[in-house]
Amino acid sequence: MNTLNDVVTFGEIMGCFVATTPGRLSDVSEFERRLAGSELNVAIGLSRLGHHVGFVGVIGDDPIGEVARQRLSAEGVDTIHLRTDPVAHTGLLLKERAEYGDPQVVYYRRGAAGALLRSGREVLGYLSSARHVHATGIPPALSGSARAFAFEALDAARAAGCTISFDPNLRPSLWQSRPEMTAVVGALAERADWVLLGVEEGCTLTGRSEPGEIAQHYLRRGAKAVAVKHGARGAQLFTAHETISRPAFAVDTVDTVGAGDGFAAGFISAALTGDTPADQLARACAVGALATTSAGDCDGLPTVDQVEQLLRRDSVYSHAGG
Ligand code: KDG
Repeated sequence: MNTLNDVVTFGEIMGCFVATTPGRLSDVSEFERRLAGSELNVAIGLSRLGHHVGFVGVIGDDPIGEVARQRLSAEGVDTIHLRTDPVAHTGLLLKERAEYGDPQVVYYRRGAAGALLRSGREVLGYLSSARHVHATGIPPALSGSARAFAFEALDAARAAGCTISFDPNLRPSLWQSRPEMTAVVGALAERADWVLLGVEEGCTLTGRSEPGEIAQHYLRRGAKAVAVKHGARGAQLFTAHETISRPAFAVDTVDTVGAGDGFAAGFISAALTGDTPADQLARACAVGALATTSAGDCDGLPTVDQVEQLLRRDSVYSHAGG
């Protein structure tokens, strides 16, 4: 196999304007410009962890598109299949500076360039020449062509022997209806080797409320590992042979958005490295926790050294605690 990248992912990149002070978005007048997009976050996370990563997507011919392209290149992510559309604009979002819990996020992404993702022989060949493909449930919500691309991408990846990870990233506001969202995202999730999902997403998609039953739903359909995330309470990893649980790492959280993408980056990195399931879960939780230490969605993503430091600190505490 002609392996160009360890991982290729695809999705929408947005400009992210983060309020610099707490309060209702309509009351705040100063915002910091950053970048967002679940798959962009995962790409940057994996690159910082030392992997060769490619990103497939569409941006506008505008300042945010320019920032995105420069940023991905600076992070070492391959952008050969990041297309610039001459007409559509790059999507945007506004994000609250929350003092507690998840911040309010408002999207300006309808009709944006990210929805112009479409299939083609070259891009599918690029994607399936990677060792691993990471996908989320966001692109299929954006447009018919992006949805078709998501299915073709996963089918091509599978046919080429790549492993596939999938994070549903349910965004009900982007879908026409919940049944449509559940059917489409569920069908994509069932194509993955590693399903990484929040417990509530698992309930929505499978109709089960117990983490073990959610995991069984995917294990029975061919997944090799299912990670169920419980936010600040930690996460569980289920395989056919074992169930592992671990608490979340305590860090100084500034903003919770991007934790799931950090989790995905840490998990994929560890799984591709051949770490044990327990280490995969620990690294996923460590990267997810560190991702929350910055106001931006991808700015807190750690390097290998920062992950190691957090893992060492944790093992010192757990030994000291008996
Ligand atoms: O997972 C983080 C994402 O939520 C964020 O970066 C923006 O892609 C995004 C979305 O759809 O909210």
